[in-house]
Amino acid sequence: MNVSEALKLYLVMGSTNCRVFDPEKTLAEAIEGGITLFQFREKGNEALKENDCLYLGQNLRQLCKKNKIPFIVNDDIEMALELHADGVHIGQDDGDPYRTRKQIGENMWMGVSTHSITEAHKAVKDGADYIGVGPMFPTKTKEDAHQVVGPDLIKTIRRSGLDQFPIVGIGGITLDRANLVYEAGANGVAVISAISGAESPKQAAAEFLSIKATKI
Ligand code: TZP
Ligand code: MG
Repeated sequence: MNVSEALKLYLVMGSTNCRVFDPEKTLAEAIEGGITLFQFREKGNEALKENDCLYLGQNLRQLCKKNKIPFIVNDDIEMALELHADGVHIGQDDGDPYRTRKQIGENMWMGVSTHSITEAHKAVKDGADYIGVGPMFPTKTKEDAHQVVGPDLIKTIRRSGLDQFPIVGIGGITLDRANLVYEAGANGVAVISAISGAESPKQAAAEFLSIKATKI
C-alpha cells in the first residue's frame, strides 16, 4: 500500500482516548470497520508509562501486523524502532525531521504535523512521506492544539505546488464534517475521538469510508 492510499482513514489513539472499549478491542473493531492506517499515540495525564506503554504498543502492533494495517508511532523514535513500526509521526516541537530521518532510515515512513504553508513545504524538503494538516475544526482531544486552520489550508497547500503530495487532515473531524476535508483535497482524514470514543468503532469507521466513497 502506498502512503496516499494508507491515509484514507487514519485512526490515531492511545489508552486515554478509548471511552467505550479497551484499546485492543477498539483497534480490532476499527480494523474490521476498514481503517487503512493506525498511529499509537499514548498521551495525557493518565497515559501509560514505560513497560505498560510498551506492552500496549506491542499488542496494538501485533493486531496491525495480523491485519496488514501499517503501524505508526507518535513522537517516540526509539519505541518505533523497538516495535518495528512502519513509521513515526512527529510534531513541530518533536525534534528535527532531518535527524529523525537519519535515525529511522529510508524504509520507514515519516509523518510531520504542519499548520501553515511554510511548515508544509519545510516538512516536504526535510523528507516527510506525508504531512498532517490541522486542526481542521475545534477539538477537545488535544489540550495544546494549535488554533484551527480549517480545510481551506489544505486547498491552499495543494495550490502552492504540493498538488500530489500525501496530505491528511486532522482535528475535530466527525462524520458530518469529513466530506469538507476530502473535498479540500486531502488524501484522507485522521481521527481520534470520532472512532475511539464511538459506541461502535467498527460502524464509525465503516461510515467514514462510505463518505469518502459517495461524496467526492
Ligand atoms: N493533532 C491536531 S488536532 C489533534 C491532534 C493529535 C487531535 C485530534 O483528535 P479528534 O478527537 O479527532 O479531534
Ligand atoms: Mg508530538
